[in-house]
Amino acid sequence: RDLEADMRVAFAGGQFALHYQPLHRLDTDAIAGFEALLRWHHPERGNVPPDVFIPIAEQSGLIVQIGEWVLREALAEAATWPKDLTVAVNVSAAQLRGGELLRQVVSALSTTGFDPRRLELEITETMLMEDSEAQLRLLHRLRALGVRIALDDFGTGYSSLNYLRAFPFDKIKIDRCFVTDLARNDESGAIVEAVLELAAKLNMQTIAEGVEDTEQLARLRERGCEQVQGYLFSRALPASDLPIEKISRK
Ligand code: G
Ligand code: G
Ligand code: MN
Ligand code: NA
Repeated sequence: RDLEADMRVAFAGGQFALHYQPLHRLDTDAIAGFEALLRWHHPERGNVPPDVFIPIAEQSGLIVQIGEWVLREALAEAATWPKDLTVAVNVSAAQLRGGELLRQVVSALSTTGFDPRRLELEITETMLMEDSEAQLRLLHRLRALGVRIALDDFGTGYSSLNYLRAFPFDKIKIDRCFVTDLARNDESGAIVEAVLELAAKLNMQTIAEGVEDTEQLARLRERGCEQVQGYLFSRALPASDLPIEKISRK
């Protein structure tokens, strides 16, 4: 059997789960929220990495249904967290196509009663390439609901700067490739610095992904990055393992 057939079975059979990775504020050192990351535990293959199954789900169109489940599941979970925590949800191009995403978000918000201002949708530059006029209109409508829009994997797609001009993103997620060698590579440092400056001027929040050591953290802190995410703090954890108790006691 192929992975696509297995994925249909998996989806119907509850083999998918969401894990959550904390997003840390650098000003107060508090957790600002969590990014929901999809996980698939296959009964025979074990854990199948999202890098493997998400492209297949996208090609087959199954990602539309899976994405709808992800939204509902993430919002239902986040509704149990302290009221100041946000949840970030990754969305795929296929959800944006045909306006499906708007319907899915409206539905998930109303089912869960979740505050739209606590929801961040993560989209990538590549998603905006297909039919950017229609995509941008849809993003504006989502934003009008109060939902925040983050530009994920920033710096790895095409014409990044053009998208920054075309759409007022709420947040820029600096891709981990720029963070990885931040301490050893002057070019990465210069790029991160320039992106942070640009984001500040455009009134966009910033988060750096893939922070794995204290040296990277120090560089990001001194350059004024607002939030960080990475294995230095935590991997993505099952909902039942989140440090929510500790957060609410702060
Ligand atoms: O969790 P991990 O770093 O392995 O995720 C790998 C890739 O899968 C990332 O690009 C991430 O954005 C994507 N991904 C994870 N969860 C979801 C999801 O729920 N929906 C979509 N569309 N992509 C996801
Ligand atoms: O593309 P996106 O940014 O949504 O993907 C996030 C991915 O990055 C997830 O698969 C997550 O597991 C992974 N990730 C998160 N923190 C780190 C980190 O510190 N190092 C590495 N190598 N990967 C990370
Ligand atoms: Mn992401
Ligand atoms: Na990313």
